[in-house]
Amino acid sequence: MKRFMGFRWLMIMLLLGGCASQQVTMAETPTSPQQAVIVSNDFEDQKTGDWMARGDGTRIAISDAAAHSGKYSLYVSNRSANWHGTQIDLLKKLQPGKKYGFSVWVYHTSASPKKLIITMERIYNGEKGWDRIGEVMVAPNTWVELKGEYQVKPVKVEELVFYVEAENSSLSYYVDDVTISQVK
Ligand SMILES: [Ca+2]
Repeated sequence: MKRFMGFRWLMIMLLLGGCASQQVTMAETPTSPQQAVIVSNDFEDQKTGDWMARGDGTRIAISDAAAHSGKYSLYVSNRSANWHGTQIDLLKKLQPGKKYGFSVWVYHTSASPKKLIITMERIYNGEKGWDRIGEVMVAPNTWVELKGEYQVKPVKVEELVFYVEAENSSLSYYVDDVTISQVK
């Protein structure tokens, strides 16, 4: 009888030990916080995706004539005003009060340096406006990063359209490696 009890205790101890080791294996390793990427476009799928032409007559197309990454970029041509370019609707992707980082690589083959600009067209509490996020002078035949940060106002937001424009109203240019991410 005593020997039987001893065996039973041994079984219970083994069972508890098994449970304890299982718990250790199941414990989750904490994950490091990551920047949330909202938009990421390298145009290697040869699709314009959510990008649209901005302004009457403006054309956008996938091109293999120049690329910052891979083989393809987005070519913006046939512009006739400085605000003409390419744009993306971010109303459903960005949140009021949150801050975002924007990075766009740009390129042109014009004879002299040209200024490229990124802007947010927005409507806050019924008021339309255009907020400049970043600008950069781009030398001919050189890929340059155009970047900046932008906080969406913590108000009623009815429009958020992000676009790439150029100071020169007839400049054609290439866009590649667009990244929009939430800033922590
Ligand atoms: Ca590319």
